[in-house]
Amino acid sequence: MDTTNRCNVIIVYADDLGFGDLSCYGSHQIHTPNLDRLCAEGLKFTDAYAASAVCTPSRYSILTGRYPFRNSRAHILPGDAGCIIEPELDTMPRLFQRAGYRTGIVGKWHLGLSDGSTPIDWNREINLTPIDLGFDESFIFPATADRVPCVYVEGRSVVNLDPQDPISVSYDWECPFDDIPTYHKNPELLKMKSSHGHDMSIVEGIGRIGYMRGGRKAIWKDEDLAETFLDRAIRFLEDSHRQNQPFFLYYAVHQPHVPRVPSPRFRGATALGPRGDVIAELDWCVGELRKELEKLGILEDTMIIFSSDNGPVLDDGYEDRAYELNGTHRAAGPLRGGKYSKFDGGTRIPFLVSCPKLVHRGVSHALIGQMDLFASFAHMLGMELAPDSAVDSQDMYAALIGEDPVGREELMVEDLTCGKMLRSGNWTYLSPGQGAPFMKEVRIETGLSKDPQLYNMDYDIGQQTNVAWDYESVVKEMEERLRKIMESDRTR
Ligand code: NG6
Ligand code: CA
Repeated sequence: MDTTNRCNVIIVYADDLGFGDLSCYGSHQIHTPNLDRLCAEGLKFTDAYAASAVCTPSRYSILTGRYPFRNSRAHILPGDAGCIIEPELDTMPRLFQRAGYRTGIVGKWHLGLSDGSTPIDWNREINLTPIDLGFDESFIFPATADRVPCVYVEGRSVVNLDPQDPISVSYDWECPFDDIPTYHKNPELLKMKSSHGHDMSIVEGIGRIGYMRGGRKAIWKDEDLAETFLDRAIRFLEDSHRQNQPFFLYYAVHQPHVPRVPSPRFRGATALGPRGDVIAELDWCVGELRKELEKLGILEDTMIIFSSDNGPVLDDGYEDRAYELNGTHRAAGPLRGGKYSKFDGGTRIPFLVSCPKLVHRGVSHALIGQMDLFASFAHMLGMELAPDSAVDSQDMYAALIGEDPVGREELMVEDLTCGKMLRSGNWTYLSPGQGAPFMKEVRIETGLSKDPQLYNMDYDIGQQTNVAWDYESVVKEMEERLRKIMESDRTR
């Protein structure tokens, strides 16, 4: 087998980072020198998409190479959900394992834990975690930083468990524990107020989704999350290097998702308040990772992919002044909408690829989906995929390394409501959907309309002029293509 194209792979997967949030994607307010450097050393994609405008479905898709609609449970999950990736399904880390790589996950999971047959007992070993899905090493938090339990899980177990102080978790509407601090009962404990939701347990002075009792020694410190994950990521690189093994690391950082609590040295790093500051912190983490690769002498042999699971949101439920301090910053860049949205702001995201020995430098307008990484890596590794593996992933290896400027012919993505958008050439087609055109709490346009919408992305990147009535045949064709993609379910 030709091994010259084999390199280590790191995916840095940000959470809710928008198309316009990095200086290399046009931000003048947030400076991201480390990501800009990665950009200068590699390829910057302008037309790359996450599979969904929210987290769980996008993460499902990047790791399985399947459209989220193939899994009826691929929606934003509570922190006590069972794992939605079936243990027999092929996954991207499994592909790397088969190729002889050491595989690791560090960071946010949000795909559920345990086989779901019984409620999770957080005080025992969990029977289905990332280590059952292809990861040799796993250091994660279960869902999001705003959901309980606020603990790290390593392998199968919560880190720092104390049998004297067992952990209980509940997502019931009513709090089942009368001896824990809650948002409405104990407002004096809050160091950050919620703007909507996040009013159940108070953990570390912050209102969260869900109720949690016990586990005091296991509870994370929000200001330490970034460094804890970074340390683990670096440890994984060092161990792999020491063992002389090629590696695949999925480093799913939690920034800039709410609650936004940077470590003290990034407080005030930008004029934008916590949202800007945690992006600066994220940029630093990437810089540290790069330094480590340099130190180990493997920068040349490592492909770093940087992207985000969905588009940006300013106020996602906490009073952290993201709106007030935003100034002229445009988190979604020129795109319309944001997180949750069917407009491009929901799913079109930063996507940087660098690997000095393989990837050309520059800008690529190739159309590519995150789910394509799976088949593209199979190509890079010289591995065959079984017919039922990564069924929606297309081999975009040539685009990924900058040798094919076109990429996919078409790509489907979805919004919060699972409404579909199809990108094909310069067209985006938003299928008609039920629901409000505007989400008041987060102040984002949903893109929902009872009418079909068609936008020409060449002239109208901001999706301002719906030309569906002028191009009825294009609308018909794209509607038909969507139907075909959705029906392909039956044949798999
Ligand atoms: C929403 C939360 C939001 C965020 C989102 C998931 C409220 C009011 N809003 O329900 O804060 O957690 O879910 O984000 O609770 S994601 O990036 O993980 O998809
Ligand atoms: Ca997200």
